[in-house]
Amino acid sequence: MKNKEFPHRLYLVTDEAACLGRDLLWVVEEAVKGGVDLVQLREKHLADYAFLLKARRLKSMLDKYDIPLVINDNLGVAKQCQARGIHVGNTDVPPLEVRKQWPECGLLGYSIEYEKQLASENSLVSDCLALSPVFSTGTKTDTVTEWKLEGVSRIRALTTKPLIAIGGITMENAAEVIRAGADCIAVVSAICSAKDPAGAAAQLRNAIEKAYSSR
Ligand code: TZP
Ligand code: MG
Repeated sequence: MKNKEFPHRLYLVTDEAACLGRDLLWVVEEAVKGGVDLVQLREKHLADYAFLLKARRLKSMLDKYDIPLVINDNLGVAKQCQARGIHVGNTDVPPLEVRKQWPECGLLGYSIEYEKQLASENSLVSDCLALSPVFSTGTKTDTVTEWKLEGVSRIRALTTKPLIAIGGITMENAAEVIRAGADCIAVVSAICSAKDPAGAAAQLRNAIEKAYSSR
């Protein structure tokens, strides 16, 4: 099954600590030049105002390339910087609440950590679901279910929502994750920590497109 309404294939989730000391904006711009088509600003330690300033800087760069910005788990920042949308986890502000507080939200993502979340109202009102994590990863260690390829296929059979795969995805396994049923691959370290973020993004995008068009 292909998801034509969800056009994004390679999603960069930011983590400044993974950028090897390089400027985050530079890393993201290189990634976009290479083929990233959706960006999430994920800041777990910044105060709201610093988060907002960073989001505004990032958004004005991404606007030049017409690449949408998603804000991780901060509704105030998402609204104030006029992001395309927000991504929330299982323990963040629930999607039902996001819909009430931000009716204009254009892309609402929700992390699926437990299979029982799938049938919930929160999943139903979301625009896309992230299987988190597909493979265990050093980038985020407070995780519960490791979905693996089998989990991606199982969830694919249970929902028509666009599925984003995140966690431990690299050049080596991206194609098989797409073949298992994911519509989009989200990565942190495979791009942020690459010596050449543009080259890494280009290689990933190429592998994803090939796998996607052959399924
Ligand atoms: N959510 C689930 S896994 C993860 C997030 C933010 C981190 C993914 O990082 P990496 O480096 O692509 O494994
Ligand atoms: Mg959270």
